[in-house]
Amino acid sequence: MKHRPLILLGTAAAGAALMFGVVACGSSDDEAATPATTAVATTAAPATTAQDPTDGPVVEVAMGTPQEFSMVPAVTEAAAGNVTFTVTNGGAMVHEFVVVATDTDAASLPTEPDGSAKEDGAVGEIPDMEPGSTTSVTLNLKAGRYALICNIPGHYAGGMRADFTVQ
Ligand SMILES: [Cu+2]
Repeated sequence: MKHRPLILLGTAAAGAALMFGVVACGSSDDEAATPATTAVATTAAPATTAQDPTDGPVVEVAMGTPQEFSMVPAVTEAAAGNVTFTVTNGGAMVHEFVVVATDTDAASLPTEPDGSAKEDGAVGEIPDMEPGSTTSVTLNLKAGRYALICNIPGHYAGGMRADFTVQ
């Protein structure tokens, strides 16, 4: 009884917690582990299903080749909407792929004191990619200018950046 008024005043996340709590309580006669797993999966699903990779262009991006700090998209523009970046790390080092909305050239992003780019306008990323790996990310992009960068310390300054335009 004491918990319910607090939970009902909360956010959507608290609402999910309430659902979880109810399910967990209701299943106390059975197995508590199964509803817990279901609740987590249900919460995570909308984030991934909102973007359908089948209804937009695929942009292949090569990182780590021909030089270690290269960032080379096969095309440099796409129509607004879902865009899937299929990124291959052809280098010998771990790289990452970050898409940043910007008003400037990719080479002129504001930087942190350590020389890495500020990621204020980041709209999506593929974190640490092992050498030889290929990973795709689908982003819903508005018209505008973007920078494709690897922001592992030293890599942006080393040349891992490319301009990309969405029309
Ligand atoms: Cu890199």
